[in-house]
Amino acid sequence: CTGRNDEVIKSRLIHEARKKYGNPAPTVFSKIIDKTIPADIIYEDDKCLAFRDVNPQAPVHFLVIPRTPIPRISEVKDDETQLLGHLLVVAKVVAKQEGLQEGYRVVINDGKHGAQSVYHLHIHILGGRQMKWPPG
Ligand code: D5M
Repeated sequence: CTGRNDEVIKSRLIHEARKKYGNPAPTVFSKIIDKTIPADIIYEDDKCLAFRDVNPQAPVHFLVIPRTPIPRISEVKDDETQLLGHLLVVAKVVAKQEGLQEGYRVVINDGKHGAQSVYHLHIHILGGRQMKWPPG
């Protein structure tokens, strides 16, 4: 019975989180979260997921996404400090797990000028080669 209650609470929290962002249209990342499409998931907890980018731009390229469907960093609510901090700590933990001891690049693309293509907030972590600056 506890399991069933947990599910009810979880779906209520997801509903509230979606409402907070104006019930955004589901994206391909929603399907990865609810496991209706496959992804190479390398980390997951109750707040976020990390999985390999399908179109890698470096030998190691993974994304960290919140379960909450926040469309983009410029729309994040001011009370999400803890969640945003958590995503960065997870990025660091998984980067270490992936052997990126020589360093890596952390990127968030926002909107048109930021070349964002999937409107579910995600942090790119790229490593395993020398990066250049400035980015294109
Ligand atoms: O980057 C969106 C990124 O998401 C881009 O690098 C491809 C990646 N992507 C898109 N679909 C998938 C699936 N299904 N699995 C894994 N990775 C995916 P942006 O910052 O929005 O330009």
